[in-house]
Formats: sequence, C-alpha cells, structure tokens
Amino acid sequence: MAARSSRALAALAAALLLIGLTACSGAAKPALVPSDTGADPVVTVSVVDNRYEPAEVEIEAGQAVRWVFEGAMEHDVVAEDGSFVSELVTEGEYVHVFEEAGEFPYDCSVHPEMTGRVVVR
Ligand SMILES: [Cu+2]
Repeated sequence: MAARSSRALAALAAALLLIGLTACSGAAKPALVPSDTGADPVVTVSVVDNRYEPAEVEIEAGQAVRWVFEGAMEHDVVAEDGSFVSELVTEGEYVHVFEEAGEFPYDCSVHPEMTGRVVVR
C-alpha cells in the first residue's frame, strides 16, 4: 500500500514537472499583465507614485505604448473611450498598439487624479 502510493506520488511529480517545463518553454519573459501583441513599444510610461510619467506621449499610428507598473499601490490604465483597459496591478507591464490616429485620454480607475494622454499621429 505504501509502495503503491509513493509510486503514484512519483508519477504525479513527474507529470507536474512535465507541465511546468512545457509551460516555461518558449516564454521569452513573463508578462504579468496580458498585453496586446503586435508592434514593439516605442515609448514607455512609468506608472508610479500615483502618476503617469510622462503623462503625455506621442506616437505614430501602428505603434505601441508600454506602461510599466511599479511601487506599492495598485494602478491601471483605462481609456476614456474604453478602447484599452489594463488590469489593476502593482507590477508588470501593459502594452497597447494604437492603430488609429487620434487623442486617447486615460486615467486610473482607483485614482481619478491620475490622468494621461496618448496622441497618435
Ligand atoms: Cu492608481
């Protein structure tokens, strides 16, 4: 009985190891926040100390913005028009590709005083 359950445990451990290896292979770096795929980010906005730095960025259509979350408090990135929304997190990054020209104001759902703007040419 004891031998059988330890063999079952060994099989379970091997299965878990295999799952772990499969999940890890091919992942270049862990993305803590789901990001849109597509263009490489051309500008990075730091989300720290209850502000976006820089608060306004300008890119070309088809380019992407990367928000990097740091610090102890949870923040997110929520477009005024709802066209992009990140998760509420304390760390990690969020990337959004802007396909259309326009001005995209956004803020943090927890801290309405945190505002930013992406201008797409
Ligand atoms: Cu916030």
